[in-house]
Amino acid sequence: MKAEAPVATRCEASELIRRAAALVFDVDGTLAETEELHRQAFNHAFVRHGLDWRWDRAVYKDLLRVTGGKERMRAYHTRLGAAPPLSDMEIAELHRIKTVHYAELIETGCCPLRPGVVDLLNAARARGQRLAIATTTSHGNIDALLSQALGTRWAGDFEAIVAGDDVRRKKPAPDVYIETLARLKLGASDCVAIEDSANGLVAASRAGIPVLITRSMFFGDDDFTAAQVVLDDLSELGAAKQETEKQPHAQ
Ligand code: XBP
Ligand code: MG
Repeated sequence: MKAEAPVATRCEASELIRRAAALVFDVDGTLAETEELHRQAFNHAFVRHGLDWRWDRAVYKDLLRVTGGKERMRAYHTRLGAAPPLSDMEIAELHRIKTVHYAELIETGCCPLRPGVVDLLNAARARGQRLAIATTTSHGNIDALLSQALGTRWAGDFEAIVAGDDVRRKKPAPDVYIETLARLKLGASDCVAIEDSANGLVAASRAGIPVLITRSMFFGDDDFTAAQVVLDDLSELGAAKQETEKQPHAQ
């Protein structure tokens, strides 16, 4: 049973987005359905490292409750109870191999941005809204995805880009969102976070930021009760992209 926010009308969802001074985007699962490629990249790294681990979608869906690829591998190893524990160096090497392969998969162009993402980015820019990213993944992974999808100059459109290793604690801790607010010099209620998972919803909510959820491949049945809006994807904001008049907060 999916628990989720009261169904907002499309107009309410569009109004929540249009009123914000800044839109703060999660990456994996929100901008693109990247977790399936992360899963394949982890399995590639396990083979390359001579481990007989294989994460199918059911195992990966459960492991995704642990944010951070390195932390996820350590959590899996702990569950196996296999001795001896992998060293930090081995985990780091596995994650390096995985990250290289993930970028190779992304560069094939097989993982486009989700429906409505480009339209919303364009509409936000046309309205003078500020854009930011707050994610658990790495800067390298963000760059691989958005260079492929938006071109190599993509970062120029985002005033703040906060990744997992930029802060002490990963989601569901609020750290990446608190750091993003600090860099934007905005209050939490001036922004909207766009997320796909319960961990992301908790992280943004703990920072006091209203959340719009877009359901994604691995988190469709998460508890989204605390979200302001729950959509299947951002194309449901269709109305938002037609409104291009300048907002009062426009720069
Ligand atoms: C999702 C995550 C990341 C990715 C894997 O981040 O939790 O750990 O699953 O990327 P978000 P790394 O939804 O906050 O974008 O292996 O680089 O951690
Ligand atoms: Mg996500």
